[in-house]
Amino acid sequence: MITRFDRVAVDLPIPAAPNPNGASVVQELLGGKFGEMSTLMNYTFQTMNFRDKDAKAARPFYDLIANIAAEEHNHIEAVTYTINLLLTGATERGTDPSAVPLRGVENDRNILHFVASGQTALPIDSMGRPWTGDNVFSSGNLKLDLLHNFFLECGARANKIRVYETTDDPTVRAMTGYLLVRGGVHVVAYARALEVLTGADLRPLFPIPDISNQKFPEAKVLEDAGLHRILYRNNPEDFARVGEIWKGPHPEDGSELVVEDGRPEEFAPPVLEAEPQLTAPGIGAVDDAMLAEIVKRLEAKSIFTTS
Ligand code: MN3
Repeated sequence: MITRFDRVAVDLPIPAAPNPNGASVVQELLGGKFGEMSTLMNYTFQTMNFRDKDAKAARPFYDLIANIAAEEHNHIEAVTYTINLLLTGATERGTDPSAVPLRGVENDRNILHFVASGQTALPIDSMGRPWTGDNVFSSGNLKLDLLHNFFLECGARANKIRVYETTDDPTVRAMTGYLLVRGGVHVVAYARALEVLTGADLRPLFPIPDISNQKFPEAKVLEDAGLHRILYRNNPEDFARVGEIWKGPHPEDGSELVVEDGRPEEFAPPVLEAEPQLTAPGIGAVDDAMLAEIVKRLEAKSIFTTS
């Protein structure tokens, strides 16, 4: 079961200007093959499908994957709010459709943001392809699933780095900086899990790709505060044994890995104003003349009468 809080894990600044094409690029981090929808669904299915999870040797791995799955929900929210903030203000606000309020977005890369949604995110990648269950790998073999998850998190890291490199927009940089750090925790977690399971030493592989989070100012500030060393234990009772894997030195800077009970720092989600030209949300948008017309029709049908 998931308990949901109306909070977001990143303090997202408001973009300096709307950037619909930037929003299309960021979609890769949401609905792409290596996006946050993929990490969430991979770990969720792998834990629901985990056989013999209460076996003494299996339980720490189950706890780790389940606990990471819970954090991935935060990451979907962070990416989605970033997309929504970049799309806000991209069209002309107003209630007159003949004023061509969507003229400005005709040539944007992803017109679905305006035609199929209320100028908001969709479960698609940067090229508009829908997210698919083909992105979920849940083989039932723990070593194979952990290897896959390590690869998935490294692939996700590569995508975040490249999206970061497309823009100097502060919202995109705050989000990717945060996710480089937290996704980095998950790369280390799956490497540690493989080390505990097999005795292999994966430390020489770090970092993949070959660039440190310290090169990204928005990630550096969080790592300097120690955020790359902490695994937040979503539920200390149910996921008690994550600390049997999340321990020892961090493979990049040697700092001590620590389990922290409770939720990460949290912020109020951004406020998304109405976009009346898209009737989003369309509450209170009915004008007086239309309302009078509806009343007249209802009266004619004798559904109700006014005295
Ligand atoms: Mn993630």
